[in-house]
Amino acid sequence: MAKSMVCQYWNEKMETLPRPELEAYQLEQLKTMVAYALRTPFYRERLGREGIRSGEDIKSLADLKRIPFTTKQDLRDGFPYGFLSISRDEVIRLHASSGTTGTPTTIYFNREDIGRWTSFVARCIYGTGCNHTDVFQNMITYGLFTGGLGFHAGGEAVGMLVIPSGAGNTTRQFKLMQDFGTTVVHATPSFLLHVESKMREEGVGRDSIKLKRAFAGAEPYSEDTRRRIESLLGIDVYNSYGLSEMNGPGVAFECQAKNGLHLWEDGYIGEIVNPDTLEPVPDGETGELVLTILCREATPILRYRTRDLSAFYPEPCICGRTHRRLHRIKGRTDDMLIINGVNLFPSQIEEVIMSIKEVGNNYLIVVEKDGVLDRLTVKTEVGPEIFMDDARPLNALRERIRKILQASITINPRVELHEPGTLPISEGKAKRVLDNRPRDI
Ligand code: DLL
Repeated sequence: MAKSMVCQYWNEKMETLPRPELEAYQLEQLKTMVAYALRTPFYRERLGREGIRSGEDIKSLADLKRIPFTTKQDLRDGFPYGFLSISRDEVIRLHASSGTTGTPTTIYFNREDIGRWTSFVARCIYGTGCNHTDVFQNMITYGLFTGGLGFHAGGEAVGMLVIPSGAGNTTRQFKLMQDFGTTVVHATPSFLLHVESKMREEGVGRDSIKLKRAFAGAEPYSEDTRRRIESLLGIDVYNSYGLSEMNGPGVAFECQAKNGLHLWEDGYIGEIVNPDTLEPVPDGETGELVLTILCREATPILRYRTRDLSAFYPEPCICGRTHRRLHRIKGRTDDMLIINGVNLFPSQIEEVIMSIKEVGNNYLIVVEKDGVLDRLTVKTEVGPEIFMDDARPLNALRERIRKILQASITINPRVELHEPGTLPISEGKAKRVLDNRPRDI
C-alpha cells in the first residue's frame, strides 16, 4: 500500500491538527462539557462525589478518569428530560434511539449543536471524495432515527443534490437512481445487499445507473460483506459508525484509505476499556469503546459505555489525518451468544459465510434448545446461479459451508440453504439472530 495518499479534507486544520494541539483542544472542550453536564442533577451528583464541581476542576485529560461511566440504563432512568442541560426553549431538535430493548433514550440539540454535528457528517462525506457535483440518495430511515436527518444535513452542507428517499421500496429506489443520476447512496449494509439482489431480480442493468459510492453503517458487517457489495455493485463502500447518544452518524468514518475509521477526536474522546475490569487496554487490543461527547451543549454525555467492541490502530493513517482510527466494530458486548459454553459473535459467522461465493446476500442465525444442549442453525440464501432442485450439488455445498464454519467457530452448526429472496429482510437494522432459547429467570 502507498505510504501516503492525496485526500480531500473538509476542515484541513482540524483534521490534521498535530496531536498536542488536538489534545489541548479536547481539554478545553471537555471543561465546557463538564460545565454543561453539571447543570443536570444526575451529573451534579455523580461528578460531585468525585470532587468535580466546575469545569475548571478538570486540569488535564488525565482527569477524565475521575469521571464515572454513564450507561444506557442511566440515560433510560433520566427519560425524558433528565440529561437536558439547557433551557427547554433553546432546544430545536430531539432524536431518540429505537427503544427496541426498553425505554428509548432521548438526546437534544440546540442550533449550534446541530451545526457542529452537520459539519462532522459533512467531513465524513467529503473525505470519501464526494463534492457538490454528486447526487446523493439517502436510503435510510428518517424520523427519530439519526441516520436520515444526520446524513441529509451533511449531504446538503457538502452541496450535493440530496434525495430524501428514506429506506425500503427498492423498485422506487431504482427509479430515483435512474431518473436523477444518483452517484452516492447511504444505507445499512444489509439493505445494500438486498438492493443488489433486487437489481438482478428486476433486471435493472448496472449501466442504467451511475452509482460510484455508498456509505454503509448503523449495524455491524464484515470486511467480506464490504468486498461483496463493492464487487457486485462496482462501487466503493465506506464504513460509517455512530450512535444516537453521540449525535448519530459522523462519529467515526473511513477515509479513502479504507483501513479503519477515523474517530473525530475534536468532537469525541474515545477510550477502549476491558468490559469486565473497565481498565484501559493497550492500542491494538479489542475492548469496549467508551465515548465522551465534546460537541453538544444540550445533552453532554460523559464516558458513555457504548457496548461496542473495537480497538485503536496504533499507527497513524496514510491520509495525513491525525485522528486515531478504530477497527471495524466487531459487535456489541450484549450481542455475544454463548452456545454450549462457547462464546460466539454473530460477526464471526458473517465473516465466514460472506466469503463463500455461492452463498447469497442474506442470512439468519437461529439458536434453540435441543434437550439440554443449544443448537445453532445458520440459514443462508444461495446465490442466483445455484439450482435449488439439484439435490447433489446442494448437499455438497451445505456440507462445505458447515465444515468451513465449524473449523472457524469451533461449534458444529446445522446449515440450511434457502432460495434467493426468501429470508426476511428489514428496512432498518437487520435482525440477524433469533435466539429462541427460554430465558432463565
Ligand atoms: O445507528 C447511528 C448511525 C446512523 C450510524 C447511520 C451510522 C449510520 P443507533 O440507532 O443509536 O445509531 O445505533 C447505534 O449501532 O452502538 C453500534 O452497535 C451500531 N452501529 C452503528 N454503526 C455501526 C457500524 C445509529 N458502522 C449502534 N458498524 C452502535 C457496526 C454499528 N455497528
